[in-house]
Amino acid sequence: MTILITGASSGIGGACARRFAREGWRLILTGRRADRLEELAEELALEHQTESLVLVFDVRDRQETAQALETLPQEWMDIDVLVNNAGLALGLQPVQDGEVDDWETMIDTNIKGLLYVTRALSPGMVARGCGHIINIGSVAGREVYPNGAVYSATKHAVDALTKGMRMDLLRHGIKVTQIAPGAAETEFSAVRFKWDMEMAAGVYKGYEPLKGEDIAEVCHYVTTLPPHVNINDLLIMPLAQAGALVWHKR
Ligand code: NDP
Ligand code: 8X3
Repeated sequence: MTILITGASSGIGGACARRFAREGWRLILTGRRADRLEELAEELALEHQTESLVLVFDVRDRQETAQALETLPQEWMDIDVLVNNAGLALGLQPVQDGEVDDWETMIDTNIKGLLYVTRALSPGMVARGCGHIINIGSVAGREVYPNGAVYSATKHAVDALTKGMRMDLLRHGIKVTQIAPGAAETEFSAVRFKWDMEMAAGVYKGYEPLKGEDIAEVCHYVTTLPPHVNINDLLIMPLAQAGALVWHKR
């Protein structure tokens, strides 16, 4: 079995790679940071004898993405599972003060990037009449919170795209699932706060956040169900979180 994970160089994507490697899957690891991806591939080869293919591209670049995914070596073309995970938040500001460049990056990565990857890989699944696409959404795709309008809009788009993809791919026997996490301690907040590590650490104070591994476990679970069962949508939070703005912190 072969899985392609976007954004495997960190966080949830890296944890997914480790989880599926444990089960003996072949991995296509993608992201922009080649060194991280190569290190991960080496680690997994040593620990699990995993065969990995590393592809370095920026999902915002339509040409680069199509080139990387449409010219896969023959033996890597049959992808059973695609995890559309690459994504980010940048900034936490009211719209009237928002950084337009940050908005563009979030929209280009979280919406357009997911679409470019899906457009490149779904025809192969359609031709084979099987496959599973897992989109990583967010609690921010269900709720909006102050200062997070644009990130939230991108994750609402992932929610809509997942529903639409499920409808379009229905008659081709392709599973489509959204997994929507609440707060998970990854590089997400470091990226959001532009590597202000104190700000980032503050997000995870006073409660036990999810780990990438928790989400990876669920990603793996949804691929283990019988062929006639599709999990459409899962919202997963730390025990201490009941909504985007509802917390029980110590
Ligand atoms: P990380 O920052 O740890 O990982 C993000 C991954 O996305 C990295 O591997 C990064 O790789 C990749 N990525 C970002 N931009 C691009 C790009 N332009 N092209 C290719 N790859 C890119 O964060 P998480 O693991 O937490 O995030 C994974 C997903 O989970 C995201 O979609 C995020 O929105 C979502 N999510 C996260 C939550 C959280 O609390 N952590 C909660 C809900 C959802 P590289 O930099 O090497 O390109
Ligand atoms: C990440 C979770 O609440 O920071 O999608 O938007 S949140």
